[in-house]
Amino acid sequence: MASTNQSPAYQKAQGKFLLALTDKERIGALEEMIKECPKHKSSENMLANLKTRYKKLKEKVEKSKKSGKSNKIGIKKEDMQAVLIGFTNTGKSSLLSILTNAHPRISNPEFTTTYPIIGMMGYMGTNIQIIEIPAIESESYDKGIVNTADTILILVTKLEQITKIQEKLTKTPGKKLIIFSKIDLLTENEKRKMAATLESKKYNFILISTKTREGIDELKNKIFESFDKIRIYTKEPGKEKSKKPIVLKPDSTIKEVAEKILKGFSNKVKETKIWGPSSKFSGQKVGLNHKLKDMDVVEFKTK
Ligand SMILES: Nc1nc2c(ncn2[C@@H]2O[C@H](COP(=O)(O)OP(=O)(O)OP(=O)(O)O)[C@@H](O)[C@H]2O)c(=O)[nH]1
Ligand SMILES: [Mg+2]
Repeated sequence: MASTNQSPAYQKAQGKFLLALTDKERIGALEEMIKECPKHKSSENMLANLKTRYKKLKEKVEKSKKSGKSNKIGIKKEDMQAVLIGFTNTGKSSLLSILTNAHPRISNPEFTTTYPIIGMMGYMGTNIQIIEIPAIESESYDKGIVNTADTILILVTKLEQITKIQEKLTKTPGKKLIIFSKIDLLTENEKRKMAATLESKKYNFILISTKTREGIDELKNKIFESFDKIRIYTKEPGKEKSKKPIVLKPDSTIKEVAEKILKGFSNKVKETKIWGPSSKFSGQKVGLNHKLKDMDVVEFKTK
């Protein structure tokens, strides 16, 4: 798009296009450029070019609107669901790709992610659903999913982003965890200062880098802890305990474990034994109202 011999109106529109932050702004600027583009033979190619760009952008926006919608309906909420939010380019997709099985596009240009992306994070036998939401300052940001999630992972790379994001979350009930990323770009001293500042503000926070993987294991622990859940393994007499735990609220009882396995199952249970933190001794016999602790193993003998 050479701008030689173009009218000031065209050049102004082109300036808008180059500075546009969103596709919507780009489309607006392109409309103006097409309008202001000279309509004589020598600029035929240029006009055709502009129109192609315009058409492609329109299609892209329509597509992301559609997939955005189908995603809203299509996301099945798991027992533990966290959303990953933040300004553009803070590294949300990079983090999603190392925590989960998702393969989002990671790229330096802003606003790469235009619809929610779902990933699954395995954590000690449990599945945690993590959803990347398009950047908080973009039109595709989805408040609906953020308001129903159990945990909000707030990814930032600058301190001032935290208050700006929190202003948007005043009515959001989920637990909040501040993830300060790209700390590979900070010196040890800067890191210490940042941690001290976040500490003094009493944030639940963690410093990470997706480049060096610093803080990632601790982040996984913190994500699991944020759900306030306990993991219970089950077993049949004479067999190994289950590979995958059942995930329940703290203080859940034996009855709730049985019912989670199979509705009406608690009526069929003849005897229950437990191993682990809530037992007085290994293999203690307990009743249906016994309260469980994280990492307990429950053995059911049926009638
Ligand atoms: N130095 C450094 N760069 C990072 C880190 N994490 C991500 N990046 C880079 O930051 C840029 C943006 O990363 P993305 O993961 O696409 O960011 P995003 O928040 O998903 O961005 P949008 O979806 O476009 O809003 C990429 O160039 C990444 O390589 C990090 O921990 N350290
Ligand atoms: Mg992204």
